This record gives sequence, C-alpha cells and structure tokens, in this order.
Amino acid sequence: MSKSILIIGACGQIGSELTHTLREKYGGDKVVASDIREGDDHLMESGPFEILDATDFDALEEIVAYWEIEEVYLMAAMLSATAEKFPMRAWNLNMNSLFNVLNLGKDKKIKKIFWPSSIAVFGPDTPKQNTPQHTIMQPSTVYGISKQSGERWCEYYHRKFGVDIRSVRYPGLISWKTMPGGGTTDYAVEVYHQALSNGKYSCFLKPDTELPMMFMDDAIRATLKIMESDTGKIKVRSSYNLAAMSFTPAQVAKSIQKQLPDFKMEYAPDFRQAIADSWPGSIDDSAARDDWGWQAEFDLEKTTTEMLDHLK
Ligand code: AKB
Repeated sequence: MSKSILIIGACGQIGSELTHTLREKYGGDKVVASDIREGDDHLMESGPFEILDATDFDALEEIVAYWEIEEVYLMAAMLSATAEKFPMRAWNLNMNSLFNVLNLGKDKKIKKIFWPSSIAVFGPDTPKQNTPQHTIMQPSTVYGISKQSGERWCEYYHRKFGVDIRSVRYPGLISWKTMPGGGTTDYAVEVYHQALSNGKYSCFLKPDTELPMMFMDDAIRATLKIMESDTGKIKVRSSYNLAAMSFTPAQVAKSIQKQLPDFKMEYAPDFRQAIADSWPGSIDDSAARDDWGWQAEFDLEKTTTEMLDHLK
C-alpha cells in the first residue's frame, strides 16, 4: 500500500499544483488536501479534502491519525508583502504551523516533512550575486525573519530528535494555473495576465530590480525530487538554495514584447521595493545540484512562452 500524504495550504499557489501532481502520481485517495477554505472544483473532487487551520495542533493531529498520514507538505504561510502589514499574524501562522508538524515528527506520528523556505532568509548584508548556501543572512523583513527562524528549528529538530525534514529556499514562483498572493515577486505573474488583458502593466518594482525566479514546473519537480531522495543525500537540514533564472522587470517586459510588440510597462515602485532591495539578485544552488541532483529546466524565454501560450 502506498503512503498517505497531507498537503496543508492546498489551495495556495504552490499547494494546488503540488496536490494535483501528487494525486496523479500516488492516486487521488492517497493525497489529502487541506486548507482554511475550500478550493476549486478539481481540487475538491480529485481526492479527500479537509478544512484545517494549520495553527490548530489538535485538529491537525486528528486528521493525521484519521487518514493514517505518513508525509506532510506544509505549504500554508503568509508571504512577504502581507507579512509586513500583519507582523504578529504572520509570525503566528508561519511559526506555529511549523512547530505543529515538527512536533508530530518528533512524536513519530509522521515520517517525513516538506517545509518551504525562501530567498527571503537573506538580507541587505548578504552577498547579492550568486548568494552562497552558507553566508551572512540577517533578513530584514517579517517574512524573512520567520523563514530563517523556521530553518533553525528544522535543523534543530533533525539533529536533536531525528525528524526527517526537507526544505528548499524557493525563489519567486511563476505559474499560469494559480495566482500568487501577498508576495513581492508577484509582479512576475501579474505582468503576463495584464499584458494579455490590457496590453500594459504598472510594475510595483523599479525596472532594474533583479530577483531570482522559477517556473512552477521546476519548483514542483524540485519539491518531489528532494522528498524522494535517499535520506543520506540530504545533508542540509535547514534549507537548500534553489535557482533557475534571475531577471529584472525590464527584462521580463522585453521578453513579453518579443511576442506582444505593443506591450507597455510602467513603473510605480511602492513599499515592496524595499523588500526586493533586501533580497539577492541571483543564487548559487550548487549544494542542491551536488547532493540530490537538482537541475532547472525553464529560463525566462521558455517561461514567457509557456505563460503567454496558456493564458491566451
Ligand atoms: C514572496 O515574494 O514573498 C515569495 C517569496 C520569494 O518567498 N514569493
């Protein structure tokens, strides 16, 4: 009998695509989707669904016992831009949900955990280009502080209690299937939607703000790959750097203009500029490549083609 999996935050940008991929792979009945709200018809009908507040330990424990869950993917989080507006809510959600799954791991009620970290763990003093796996971090955002603290706790629970936790630091994620919500890299999804519907987009970051990005198919492949790797290969138990491409708003505009020559980009930087300025421009992911064979497939041009073709 194959393992039972629980996705927490299954209706979000990553959670929804992860749920569909895991259900295709392991069978709909083996993958329990959960979120604080109901999802789209496909998510609700392709396998079991539970309403779950990720900060409620008793409810989580009950679901894990009922469905005989072995693996948990904790995808619920408050992202960088929203977290600056609601610091305590972000801290409570991002940390308590993590402690809940870590404690289930400690008590041997689940066998394996995936928890996403982010490029937001880095800060203004971090080397900006080719940011190494191990370097100065000092995040300056609420979200980044919660992710860096989370990484420390993951490593602690692994070392102290043998919890099998695996994690990657996602860059900004781009997908045509689900919209992101409350992040600083969200412009890189909005721009494709607006290019097709309005022919123009007002970007909340400056034209030369370079950030690390990844197409969702790569992100899902990385997530499955790290979870399926032999435990001995996972040498970093905080979180792995992960990279695919880096670009600026001006570069994504140019890439769109190759296919939509009339597309116009305007710039009206807001509070998210300061968040972006504190993050790296590009990431060195050689530890993930060396340890568990990570390799990205999508660059900016391929991403633009996928996005425009599917959103048309
Ligand atoms: C955000 O912009 O907050 C997220 C992230 C980089 O983790 N996409």
